[in-house]
Amino acid sequence: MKIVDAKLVVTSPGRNFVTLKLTTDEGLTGLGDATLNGRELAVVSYLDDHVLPLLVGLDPHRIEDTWQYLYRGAYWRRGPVTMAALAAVDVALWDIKAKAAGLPLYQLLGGASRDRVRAYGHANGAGVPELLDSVRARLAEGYQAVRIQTGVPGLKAVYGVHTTDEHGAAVLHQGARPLVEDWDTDAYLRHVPAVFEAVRAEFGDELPLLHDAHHRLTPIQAARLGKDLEPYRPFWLEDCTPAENQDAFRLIRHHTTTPLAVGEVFNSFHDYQSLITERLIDYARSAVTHFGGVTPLRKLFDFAAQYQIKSAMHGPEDISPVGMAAAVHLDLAVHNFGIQEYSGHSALTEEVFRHAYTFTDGHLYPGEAPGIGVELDEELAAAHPYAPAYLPVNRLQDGTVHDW
Ligand code: GCO
Ligand code: MG
Repeated sequence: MKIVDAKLVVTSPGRNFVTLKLTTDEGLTGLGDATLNGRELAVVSYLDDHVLPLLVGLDPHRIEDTWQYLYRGAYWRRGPVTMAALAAVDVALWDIKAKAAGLPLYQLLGGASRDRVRAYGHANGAGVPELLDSVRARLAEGYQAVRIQTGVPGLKAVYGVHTTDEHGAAVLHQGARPLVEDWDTDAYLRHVPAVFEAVRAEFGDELPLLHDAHHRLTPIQAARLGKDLEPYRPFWLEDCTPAENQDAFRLIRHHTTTPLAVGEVFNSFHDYQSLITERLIDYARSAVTHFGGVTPLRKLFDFAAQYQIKSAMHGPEDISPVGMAAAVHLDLAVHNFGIQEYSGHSALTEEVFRHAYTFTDGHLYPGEAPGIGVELDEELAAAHPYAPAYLPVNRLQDGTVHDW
């Protein structure tokens, strides 16, 4: 079998998605997600100008070799643009291989290690009453684990709150410049324990509660928050400090037993190395789409398993249904699955990308369609062209740019 065509579909059914479609001489097609939220066209150019011309004529069955050829052969390694591009190629090749075998992808990854994949959803509220309503809405949708985020008294716009719709899904600002959010770490640190207390008082002790600090804290502030949340037994504290500096986690780990999750912005094994070998985290958050595909992420999770660290793939709406499908197959297959983030997609997105995976009673199921199980409606995709959009930026109250 040979690849005879490689092309990209860029569409915006409410938000931008970049999808690679490979076609073989036997008429099989494979899809891969290359969406890098807010920087989509950089990946389009990387693929169109530098990668797709190399794929035509290759044997699609040679997934490992193609991955190494594109990773090592480029000389310039890693980085979000490169690894999102590689991920799209890798997933499209797995899709073709599984279709050729007539099997759902998870069967090629060793088969199911469990019956279903537990997902967590997002609950957000400007204040505690709105947050409690949002948790109720997620529970009504079937979720059995919920991430909780609120506004902070005195701040106008805070991560995960003002840019979300009634389903908890992030609404991206489409326009020429990013929105600006504001931030005050002391106010946040005072507020969050009270939020957990209120949610526990309302929903009891059993509901797994997650929280995302979105890289905004110093290590000692993160240690403080981890300690303050211990009485409420969070499922995890996510991205508590920027993790480019892996050393920071030693200090945090030393001070708190709150489980730690990190890695949604990582794109290679090397970003994790001491976090794993020193057991500084509990959950590895990378998504197939941003980590170079199923091939390297499977290796990472298998390595992490030796240290009792679990998978917990990033799964917001900016991972397309193609990336989400690949994730659910991998979730089902790896032994050390922890949890999967899942916010769902807009009705229009679900029409553009028809998928075999389903969400019921808080769990995802990959379905039995051969491959990853996603069909792309190219006509509908073309009717919703790319629209420039930015993630927000974050400033302290004196105007200083802060981590987002
Ligand atoms: C999460 C993330 C998202 C990101 C977004 C950026 O845990 O779901 O932090 O909310 O901000 O995916 O593109
Ligand atoms: Mg996050």
